[in-house]
Amino acid sequence: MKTRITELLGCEYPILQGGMAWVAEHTLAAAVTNAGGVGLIAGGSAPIDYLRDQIRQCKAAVGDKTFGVNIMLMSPNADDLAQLVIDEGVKVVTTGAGNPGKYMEAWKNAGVKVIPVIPSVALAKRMEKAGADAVVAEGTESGGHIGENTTMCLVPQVVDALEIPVIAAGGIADGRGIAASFMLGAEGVQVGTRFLASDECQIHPTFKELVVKAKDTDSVVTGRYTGHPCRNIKTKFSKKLAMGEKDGSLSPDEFEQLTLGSLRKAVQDGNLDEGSFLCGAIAGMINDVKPCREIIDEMFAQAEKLLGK
Ligand code: TUI
Repeated sequence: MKTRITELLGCEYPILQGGMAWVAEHTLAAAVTNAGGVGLIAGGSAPIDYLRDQIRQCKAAVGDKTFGVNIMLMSPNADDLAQLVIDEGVKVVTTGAGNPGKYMEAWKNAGVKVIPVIPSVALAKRMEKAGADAVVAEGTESGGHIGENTTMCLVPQVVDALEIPVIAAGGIADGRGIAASFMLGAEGVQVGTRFLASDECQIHPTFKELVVKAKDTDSVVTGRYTGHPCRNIKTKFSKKLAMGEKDGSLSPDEFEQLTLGSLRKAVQDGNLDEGSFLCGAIAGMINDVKPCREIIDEMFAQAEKLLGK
């Protein structure tokens, strides 16, 4: 399946793995890249030395195949990480949770392909003007920090507004999602939640079990009143947060205190009492854990059949 995205990124399949904070480390990124997609290492708020090591380990595992780094722009380390990707010769950067405009010139000068994740047409247009090579139009079905627009509404509007290629994200976990994205005008997909339930994903077994057991109504958005809405799997903890937000018993400050460090507690400890298990709304459709290569091959075989190739 050749599109402007496979051409831009030099990959076999037009699929990017979401740069999931605390989740997307070198093993997962390398597995996705070696399966023909583009794996991403999540910068998150990790120390620079740790990320340099992650990048080098991924490079060693994939050779000259393409992988990238996701930069979470709210991270206090974003400036250093923006420089690190240049110093390490990383070919692709995706960004989230903000406007990467101030880094764009340096990245372009270094030949880095820049793909901002955007939740609106307005930001997409600004990114194209600033020199982005493509954008990920991410719908509110996604896990983690989200905008308000759905994938179905956002993707065609971004496609209509831009000349550069658009990658669809949010609620895509099988070939039907890929085919639908292409019908909306996307030329690639970004997938996160499906890769949580992969063999190579290093998250705590409790997290994988929550994804596999989730049903359609098992995700909840918390933190709208803090300005950082996040989609999580329903657990005792996320339901407590949602309730505290709704009935006013938790102030935004108390909410922030309770969720400090909660991503790590979910991913590394499987802590159901204090962890935030970020996850997309499509988890209900995911019922098994398998290798990334199988996930990707099956998704594209189904999509190609549906698209009549
Ligand atoms: O970034 C994500 N998803 C994430 S980041 C994350 S870590 C985190 N931890 C604590 C609080 C918040 C996040 C977990 N999941 N997806 C991409 C994304 N970007 N979604 C929404 C946006 C976004 C929002 C506003 C992008 C740009 C933006 O622009 C505001 C501006 O400056 O104009």
